[in-house]
Amino acid sequence: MNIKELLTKHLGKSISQASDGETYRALLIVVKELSAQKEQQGGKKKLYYISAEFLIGKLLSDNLINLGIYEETKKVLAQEGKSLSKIEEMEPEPSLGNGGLGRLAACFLDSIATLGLNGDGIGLNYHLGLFRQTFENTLQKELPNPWIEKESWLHKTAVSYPVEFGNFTLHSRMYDIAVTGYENRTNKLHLFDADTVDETIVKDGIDFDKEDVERNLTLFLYPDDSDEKGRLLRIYQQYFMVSCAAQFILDECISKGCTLYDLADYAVIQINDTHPTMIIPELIRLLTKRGLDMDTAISVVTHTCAYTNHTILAEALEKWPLSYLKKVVPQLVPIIEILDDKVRRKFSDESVVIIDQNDIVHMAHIDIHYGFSVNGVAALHTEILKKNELHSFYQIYPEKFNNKTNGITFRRWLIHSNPLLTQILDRTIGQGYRQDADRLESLLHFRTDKSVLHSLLEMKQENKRALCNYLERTQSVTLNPDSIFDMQIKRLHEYKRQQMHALYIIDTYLQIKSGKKPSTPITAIFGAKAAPAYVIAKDIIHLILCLQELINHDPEVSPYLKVVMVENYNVTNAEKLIPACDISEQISLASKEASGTGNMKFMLNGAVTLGTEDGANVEIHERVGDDNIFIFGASSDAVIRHYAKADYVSKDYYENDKEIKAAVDFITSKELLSIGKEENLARLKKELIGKDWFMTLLDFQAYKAKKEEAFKAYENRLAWAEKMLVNIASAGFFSSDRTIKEYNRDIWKL
Ligand code: 26Q
Repeated sequence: MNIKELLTKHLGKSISQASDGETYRALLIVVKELSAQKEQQGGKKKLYYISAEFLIGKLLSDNLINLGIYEETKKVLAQEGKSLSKIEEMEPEPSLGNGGLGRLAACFLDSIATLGLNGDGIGLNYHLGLFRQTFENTLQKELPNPWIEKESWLHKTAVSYPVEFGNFTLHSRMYDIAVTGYENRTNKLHLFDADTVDETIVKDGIDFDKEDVERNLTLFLYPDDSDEKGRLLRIYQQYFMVSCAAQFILDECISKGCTLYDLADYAVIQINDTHPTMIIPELIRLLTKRGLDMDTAISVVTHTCAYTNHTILAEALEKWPLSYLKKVVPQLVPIIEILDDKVRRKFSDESVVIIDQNDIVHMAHIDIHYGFSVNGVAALHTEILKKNELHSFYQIYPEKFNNKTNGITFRRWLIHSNPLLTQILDRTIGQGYRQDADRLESLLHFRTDKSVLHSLLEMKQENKRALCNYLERTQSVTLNPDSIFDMQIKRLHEYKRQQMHALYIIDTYLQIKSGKKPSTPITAIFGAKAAPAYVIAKDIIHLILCLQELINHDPEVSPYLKVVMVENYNVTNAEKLIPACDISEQISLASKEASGTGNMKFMLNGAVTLGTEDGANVEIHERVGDDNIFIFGASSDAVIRHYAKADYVSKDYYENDKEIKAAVDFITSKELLSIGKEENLARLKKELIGKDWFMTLLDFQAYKAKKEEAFKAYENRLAWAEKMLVNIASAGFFSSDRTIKEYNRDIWKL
């Protein structure tokens, strides 16, 4: 049966008579059936990618693309008077992740299936996701983001495991989502849940009783952990996830003939940051329960588990008081004590222990001692881990350390999100790049071809127009598609330095007020959620929203400068924003952004990076060359030296630089105070002058100078189009297919 017949059968009427909602649900069922037909047995060994986050985004169109029926479906719907993009809007976006780490896990699942590898994801089925962000009176407000409907991608299975906590037992329920590769096999994402969880306990925003674990366990991703109850809940969630994962993996392996002694021949477990680390002691516990002696169990698990580190920020490295573990997972405590004891017997260095003198458990240390691989996510990041953050471990286990530079799936971030660019590529270099992203390089043959360069400019212009329409419709903001679209979209964090971008906007505003106008109008576009308990991050959002209010309503300024903060930044609106971007802001303090993956999505879509030599920006720079990227700011070595010597004093920059002083002072100007709240604005200003932990003021002038250089370069349209072309042509390396091939070659060996 063709797609039209399948849809008509499920609808029980013609497509033209069905509503968009009905059509969406019929497509969902048809796609699920087609995906199921592509399930196959794998070889003996299987990958389990365990992660607290899978930021999968909407699935309909990407599944259609991977099943090879996107164009046909679009055509059939059009014939029936339906638009696929309208139908896409019927699908709710699951918000099962925060940002980079979760989206990376989703790109990886796509590439694993696309490469035909036997590998599943394992995580949690958060009913209300992260949170839905709204802006109220220039402040972020958090609301639940329910996404599970009666008809959804989730398939309820019969699989259930008991999970024992210190004070009670919960029974899990496994839900599966099919993950179909591009013209290849179907794997699975297994999301564990508990039938007892009850959404009605959520009151007033995202508040709920944090102690009612049976009913709250899988409500939200990372519930507020600013208090002890929140932190304990995180441990309940993590243990629930890994205990289910461990039982599931052992069951699957045993059914294939595994004796448990040879577990590493049947399973490789990739631990996505430290959130699933407890799977190590949990597996050891289960193996000893099933008859292995302790040393053998430890050795088997060590040969099965591999760890990926995504951050060097001290506050994000998980450390739990032993007392918390005693309360939530007492059965793991003796095992963790044995693991610590073995480390202490072998090494005298206090910096590598598992349980420190203050009875704090260092989760990453468990992964490094009791896993066989430790990888960073970009070349610079891995070098910093080896030289600085994890240096003592690198000295003990040099052979465990390796780099796997992140990547993105081109199915979602090019073919689906940017059909106009896809058409240009198909027409210019053929479709080979769809299977082998390195072939994008052949676009370089056209770098002086005016008709190709013009088509890239037209593509960008068209995408900018489409974004203007979308923002007009959804956020009632009117933007000028002939302005430069300058974007910073990512989680809100001080190290990413949205505040530096905001200071630049203030500086430009003051310049315009004093009569100096930019020759091409600029639209600064932000998208970011702040963690609910991260006070300064919320103050930065407040500042940006106040600037938006002030600037967009000032007739003297708004023809030259506009500011828009997109509400509820998520995968769906990223797919609309990125193809319309001219300048990609990747301005983290050097050494702090492990990799970044938005930077890769932007380059692939023909945006030019304005960034620091941080994370994967370094590798983008290497590939596009000095002429096709705008790099500024202190080097990671210089930054690391500043921290070591504690010699950065932001106040000196504030006092000695008139422009910086004027921009910082403007945060509490009468103009902004008439819009915003003194408490928030004054706190942010004080932070910048008195602390500025991420050295905003240090890099401000270099940022400003480089940005102005980029704006100037934008005016030479053909030269700019060539920069776009070189970026697109150089993006092949950043395909997650390449990343996954490397994981498989060096770590998984499937
Ligand atoms: C830890 C302890 C307590 C509460 C929360 C956390 C926590 C939660 C989420 C710590 C870290 C995260 C997420 C980290 C993350 O997304 N890291 C990003 O990973 C990307 C993929 O490798 C990189 O590209 C980014 O550079 C990195 O910031």
